Amino acid sequence: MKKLKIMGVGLILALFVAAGCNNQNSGNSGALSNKSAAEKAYVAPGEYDEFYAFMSGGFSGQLSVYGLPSGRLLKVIPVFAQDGEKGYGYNEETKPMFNTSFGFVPWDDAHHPELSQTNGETDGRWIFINGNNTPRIARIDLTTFETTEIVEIPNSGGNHSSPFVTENSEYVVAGTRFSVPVPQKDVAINSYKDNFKGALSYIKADEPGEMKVAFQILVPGFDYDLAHSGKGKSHGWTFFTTYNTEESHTLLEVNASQNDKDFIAAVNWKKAEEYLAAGKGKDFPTSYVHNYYDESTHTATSNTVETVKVLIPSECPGLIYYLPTPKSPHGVDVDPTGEYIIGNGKLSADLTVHSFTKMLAAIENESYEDEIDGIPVLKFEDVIAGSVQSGGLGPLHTEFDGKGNAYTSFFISSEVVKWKVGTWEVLDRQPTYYSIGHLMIPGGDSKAPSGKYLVALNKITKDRYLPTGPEMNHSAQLFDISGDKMELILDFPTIGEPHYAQAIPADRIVPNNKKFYPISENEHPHAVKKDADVRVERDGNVVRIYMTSIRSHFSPDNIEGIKVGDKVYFHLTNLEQDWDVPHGLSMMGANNAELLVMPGQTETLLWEPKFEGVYPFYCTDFCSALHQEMQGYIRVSAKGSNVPLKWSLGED
Ligand code: K7E
Ligand code: CUA
Repeated sequence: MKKLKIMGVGLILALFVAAGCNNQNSGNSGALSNKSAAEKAYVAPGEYDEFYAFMSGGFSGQLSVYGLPSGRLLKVIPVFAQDGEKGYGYNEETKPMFNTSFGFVPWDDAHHPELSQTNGETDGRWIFINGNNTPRIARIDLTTFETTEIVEIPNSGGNHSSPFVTENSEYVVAGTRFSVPVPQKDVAINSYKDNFKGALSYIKADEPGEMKVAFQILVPGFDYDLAHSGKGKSHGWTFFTTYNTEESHTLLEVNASQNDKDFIAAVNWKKAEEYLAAGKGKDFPTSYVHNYYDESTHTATSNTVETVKVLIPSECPGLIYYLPTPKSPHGVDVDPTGEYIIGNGKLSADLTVHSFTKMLAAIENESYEDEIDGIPVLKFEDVIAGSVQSGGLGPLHTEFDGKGNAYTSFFISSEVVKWKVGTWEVLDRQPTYYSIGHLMIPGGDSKAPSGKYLVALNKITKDRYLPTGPEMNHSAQLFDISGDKMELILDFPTIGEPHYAQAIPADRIVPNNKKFYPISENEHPHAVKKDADVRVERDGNVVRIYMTSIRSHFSPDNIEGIKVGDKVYFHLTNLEQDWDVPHGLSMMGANNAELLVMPGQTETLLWEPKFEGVYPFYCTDFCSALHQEMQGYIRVSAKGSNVPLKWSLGED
């Protein structure tokens, strides 16, 4: 019996591999020499792209920003990983962004960028992204394109079904992909069924600086894979896919594929708010960290939260229902009207579409086929709206164009399939190169998609670009979807693994773009706003250098009286008040990265000199014709020496 099961897995594996190989042959024949395609992706030098696209960096932990349709890389925003390019996570101001209940964690696995919404439409205020490994959610401010907040998610393992927003960004959600003992404790792994639980978390998201877990729902120990919140008529609900409803803890590739159907969990979060108001939330002791970067002090601080409100489904009727859904569904997507809930059963060919209206009726009629830990399982026949006989294999994710069509990615058959919402008829299919994961249409999970472009986010690149050794960047492909047939117009490489991406019309962001930080509003405790205040102060072995930069010098640029064993803090304020004029600061031998200080900002570099001598520092960012001259020296004397502390600029 066991052998048979394993053979089954072998077959699935073979399919995965075969998909890659077959497509390879068609690699270059899929290329386009067609001039009109080139024109469609062409953005003339000096012109702006029509859309910003935000692509998750996957295991890079970051978020990259591209222009569409050009595919030009505009910026990599560091989020969950230290970034030497910008000093993020190396300078003293941003180090606290990586604080967690496990201490300093300077990396994560980012999967899903999610733009904030108002009335179900992307509004350009923020973008959120999840950290899967040490469960976290980050907020990026889209006036500055900087990470300004990171909150940890307690009672979770693998924050994958996250951070999908509700219609007005009331909440971002977080469902645990790996169930764990709640609260954590030392138990035998094979006691999984007794001790492991899932948590579906709702994080308050509409107030910058105030992100916190509003409540969690404690659910059976399944794997909660993806989510989407309802919109329009289904506003107030969130849908989470599950797999491993078998509750297995080993060889999941076999053991989690036994049940013919898993579930989509439908959560009524408005009801949850009522239960909380009625005092049904239990205070669970916990410990999770919230980090916030304040733009006036240019500094992040951390605080720890010690309790979380938990709702137990058996005590809260009407809070959550299970909708049976075939074949270990991966993505769950809600169409722009909010009526249809699409389950992408990754081990099947067909898509299962549930009807929100039918779901409400089934709840009304108590049309249940089972109940699990107090959660009613609705009858499959009573909630299903239809199924898309796609002809593809391995559906993962679906997005919408706002014109009544849906587009689903098929990993195994490596293609995008376009189908009609309501009739479920397949309208078009195009191959992708190769093995597509997510796909993305600007606004494609909102109420109002811009159905002009579709980006396929592919896992495997192989022969598409000049080879770069065993590892190739992952690859994105841009399709024009304005006509009846999808047309491939551009390939471009991506950074890390962009599981998901989102895009937004540029005009929802450009008018609010911050060009510099007003120096008058700089409230950094170590800022220096005028040359008279430049100084060096010693307190024991702690030395603080209050320094400024302006084209093209640092003040001071000669410092003496530093000693081996000192802890030297460079507090550098960039006095520029002009767009795109950062100054860098790097110190020879510092066990650290550079600083890259924006105009009007103050940042701090820690340097612990090890040896006597005279060491240079310099500006790393080419800021003017005299950028090379932007340098200085620090004299380091022996521990205990009596060389006096002295600093100067322009003195002999
Ligand atoms: Cu499908 Cu993490 Cu959304 Cu990868 S996930 S593809
Ligand atoms: Cu400042 Cu280069």
